[in-house]
Amino acid sequence: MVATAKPTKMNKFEAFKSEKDGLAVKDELEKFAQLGWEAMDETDLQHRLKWVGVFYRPVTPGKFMLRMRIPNGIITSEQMNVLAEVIERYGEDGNADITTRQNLQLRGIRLEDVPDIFLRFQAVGLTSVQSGMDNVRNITGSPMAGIDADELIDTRELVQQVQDMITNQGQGNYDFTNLPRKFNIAIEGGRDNSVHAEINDIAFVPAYKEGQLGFNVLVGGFFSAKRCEAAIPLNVWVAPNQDVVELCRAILTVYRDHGLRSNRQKARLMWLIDEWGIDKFRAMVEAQLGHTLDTAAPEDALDWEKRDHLGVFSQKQPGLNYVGMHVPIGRFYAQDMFDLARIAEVYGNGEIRLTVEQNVIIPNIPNENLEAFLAEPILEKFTLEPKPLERTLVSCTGAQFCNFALVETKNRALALARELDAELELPNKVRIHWTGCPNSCGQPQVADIGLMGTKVRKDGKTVEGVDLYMGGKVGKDAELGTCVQKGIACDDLKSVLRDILIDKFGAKSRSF
Ligand code: SRM
Ligand code: SF4
Repeated sequence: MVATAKPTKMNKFEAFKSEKDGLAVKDELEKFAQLGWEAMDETDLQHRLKWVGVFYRPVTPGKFMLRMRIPNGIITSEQMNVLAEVIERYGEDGNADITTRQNLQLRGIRLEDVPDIFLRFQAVGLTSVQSGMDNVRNITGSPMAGIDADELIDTRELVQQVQDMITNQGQGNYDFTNLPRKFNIAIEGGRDNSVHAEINDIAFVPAYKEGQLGFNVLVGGFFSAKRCEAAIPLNVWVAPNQDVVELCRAILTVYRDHGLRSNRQKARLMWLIDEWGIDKFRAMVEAQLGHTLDTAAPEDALDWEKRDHLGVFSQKQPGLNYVGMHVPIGRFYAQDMFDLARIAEVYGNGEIRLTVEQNVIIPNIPNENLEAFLAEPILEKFTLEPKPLERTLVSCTGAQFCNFALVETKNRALALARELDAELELPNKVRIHWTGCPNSCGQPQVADIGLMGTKVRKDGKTVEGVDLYMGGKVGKDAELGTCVQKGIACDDLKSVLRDILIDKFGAKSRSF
């Protein structure tokens, strides 16, 4: 392929994208499979494969991660079985994590198997396309969509339509494969801001305008190592129909064509909004759309605190229930996924839902099936009533698989939560989020207590530690937490957390 002339200020990512679009690797997977990953071009291996969701992991060379797209976090038992079969063949290397974007990532994948895996995905309507690098990530929506009696807008179809527009029905869409940076979209339909709307580049939040339900639109929310910002109002209201899809298309086009590309640390959408101001940004979006937009309704309709959906709940459909199950630190093994697919089919309608808290929901269980459902052995592992700290725990991948990580997260987070749950009694939920480095994939800024991996000096040695965040508020009136203490060695963390839980969250020691 002919290299285009490179402007002097082009960073290395822009340079390789202009040489060959990342999506081009989609047509080379057979070749890579035969060649073997060791012989591949470095940029194809480490970067471009992410355009089809395949992530080379320097921590586990040869064992790749595969990031799916699960729009609105909804997956069928048939699809879940296919994903379970994919990881089953990798024995101990095979597992899957529920992500903080209501999505699944598979591990242990061998490159030579990817062409076959993709054929199997296609057969059941799954795709992993455009799920990494400078693409739009999994689109989140309320995990209760269509089953919550109190919901305002059912987001399922809209989320699917936006994904189809961006990915060309999952086949890949060159229109949106060279954005200046990653991009997040969330469409909330419930009253409790279940998706953390405020931390997305575009968020649709239910709002009434002259009695009609639609969405207010927020833009520019993001976390990065350098800067974290909550999304700000675009001062626009849209009806819950094709207008949502077209607005996403217009914003993405404006961002693609005008977003800042020279410095990768300043390339997320908010940096462009800063440069232009929100009025010019809106005017550019309207010019792209070819018409003006409605101004926003004064107040959005979010009026509930956030729910975690763990337990048994009646649906809006009489006689049907959904059951929210806790998945410790979001980790599945193949057998878990087969079991979930089976119980979803036997007792429900085969549907399985994922949450941004890294848990799972089985909906559409008739009253008469509930008793037998609740007696299934998998509910001993994925319980409905976990201990309080374990219940709300969220963690990013961390050092086990992620080369950016400064600390091990998931296993440490779980062990610590279990120890503290055994020692303390808590009057209320305390949401603890772990993230292994300042990239903030585990969203420490939305937590009551956020822990961000760092390195600290202790007794003359460099050891794993965390910076402590507090004050994150979710649901209506969401606010981002901030760093309140830096550099706590992980060895000292238990006593620090114990004190905070007692002093600030009313915990009582069980030994008293
Ligand atoms: Fe993330 C990069 C994992 C949600 C901000 N994130 C990465 C990479 C791909 C780095 C890498 O190549 O190793 C991590 C893959 C590790 C692995 O092997 O799993 C990674 N991010 C994750 C996941 C799996 C964390 C989890 O355990 O749930 C989440 C996958 C979501 C998905 O399904 O697509 C994940 N990442 C997030 C979020 C949270 C969110 O979207 O609500 C954020 C903060 C919000 C945001 O993006 O504005 C986030 N990830 C980042 C960043 C910083 C972005 C920036 O603008 O600087 C990076 C680094 C980058 O892109 O350069 C990053
Ligand atoms: Fe990896 Fe850091 Fe993201 Fe955790 S926060 S998954 S350590 S990039």
